[in-house]
Amino acid sequence: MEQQNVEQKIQEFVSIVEARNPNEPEFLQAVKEVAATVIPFIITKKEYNGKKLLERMTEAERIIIFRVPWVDDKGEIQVNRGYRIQMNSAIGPYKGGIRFHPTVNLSVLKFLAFEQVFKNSLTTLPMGGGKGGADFDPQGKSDMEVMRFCQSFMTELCKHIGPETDVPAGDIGVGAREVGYLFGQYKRIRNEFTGVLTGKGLAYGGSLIRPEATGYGVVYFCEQMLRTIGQEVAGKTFTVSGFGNVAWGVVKKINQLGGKVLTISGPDGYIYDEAGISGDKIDALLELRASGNNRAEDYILKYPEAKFFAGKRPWEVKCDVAIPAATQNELNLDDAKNLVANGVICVTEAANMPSTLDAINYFLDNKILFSPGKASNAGGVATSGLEMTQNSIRLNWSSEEVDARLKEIMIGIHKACRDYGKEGDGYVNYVKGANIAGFVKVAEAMLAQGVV
Ligand code: 2IT
Repeated sequence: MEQQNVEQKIQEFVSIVEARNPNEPEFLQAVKEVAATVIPFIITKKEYNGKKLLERMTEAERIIIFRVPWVDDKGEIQVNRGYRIQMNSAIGPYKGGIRFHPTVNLSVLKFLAFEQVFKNSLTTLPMGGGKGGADFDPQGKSDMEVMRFCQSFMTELCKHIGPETDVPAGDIGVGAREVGYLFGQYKRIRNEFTGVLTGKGLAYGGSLIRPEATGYGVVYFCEQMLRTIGQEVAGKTFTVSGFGNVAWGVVKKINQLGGKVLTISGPDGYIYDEAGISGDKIDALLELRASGNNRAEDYILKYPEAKFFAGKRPWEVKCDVAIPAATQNELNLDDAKNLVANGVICVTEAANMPSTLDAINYFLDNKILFSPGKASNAGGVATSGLEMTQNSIRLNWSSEEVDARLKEIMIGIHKACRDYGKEGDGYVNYVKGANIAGFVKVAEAMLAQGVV
């Protein structure tokens, strides 16, 4: 088909999704990125023609929206909105995290659920895609307030999930503490001890390496990308954003492999530590997070030789590799231009959709090694899949075993992206590779299951 007709087909498809999902910019952004690479592929595949696969994939199988009332420490009644998006179950039970953050809305969770479908498919494990959350802000809340909120949230959610139906986990604002409270309430109401959530504590069915897994997986993926151009992590400089669970795992693994981390960041600005964020400074990230006030600047209190840049993002710092590990749309076209002008060779996304569409296109046009989060951060959910396996067989694997499986999965995802993303000149378009490789497995399962 002529290039012009292909573009027209993409545009037609995007217009329909846009009309059906007004005021959902994040969801539309995620759909556009997939449509641009998957529609040209569908056109070449006779067996996919006319099956409305992408039309079906962009419509959630089910969306649950519910009231979450709770009582704060002052005795006042608070009301939040809870969600679970059950996006696609063609290849396994819905699987994906829960996010508690004031920016949570339907658009954000639908983009995350949509990405999760492709990501989970890429892991090769039998997991469908879902996502959930609430517009609850854990910042400044007491432990008991968080517990009461989680209990109220699960009182409704427990009617819609289960180990064979939908298995949530953590995401921004939901860590081990929240997963514990959610699990406790599920078990109490349903009277079932099952692997209904992942990211659990080790005492009650959690997996070793799950806390580190997303970050470790990102760096394993980055290592594979660098090797395609004969380079290694060792000796490279890295800029990282965020200081949460994902950034922490990223920083830890970069250090293990001999790279140097120059930055981390928070909503308040970024930290530049010329000496490198290594050793006990890595644990300081955990303390920053545990402090609950969400300020990167507090790093300076402990390490006064580092510099803090208020209201700025780390993408103005010269580095070999950039790893956005904070949140969606944290790296825009200007940031991409800065990075490229400063000689970046690789951008490995650790957050979900951290780069805007024009930033992604800029990296691709400049032939930078660029991987989308759905490929490079899939180690988190992959290890959740390994946690589900351990729960099902009622055994716990050693750290070495889980880590080895994680690494193998990341190498496999990298290979799948390469196979589907390699272009004529040898450049690997990981966006195209991830989208098509992720799409194919879900599409095959949907075709086999009929019009559902
Ligand atoms: O974005 C993600 O992949 C996650 N928040 C992890 C999901 C999971 O089920 O472990």
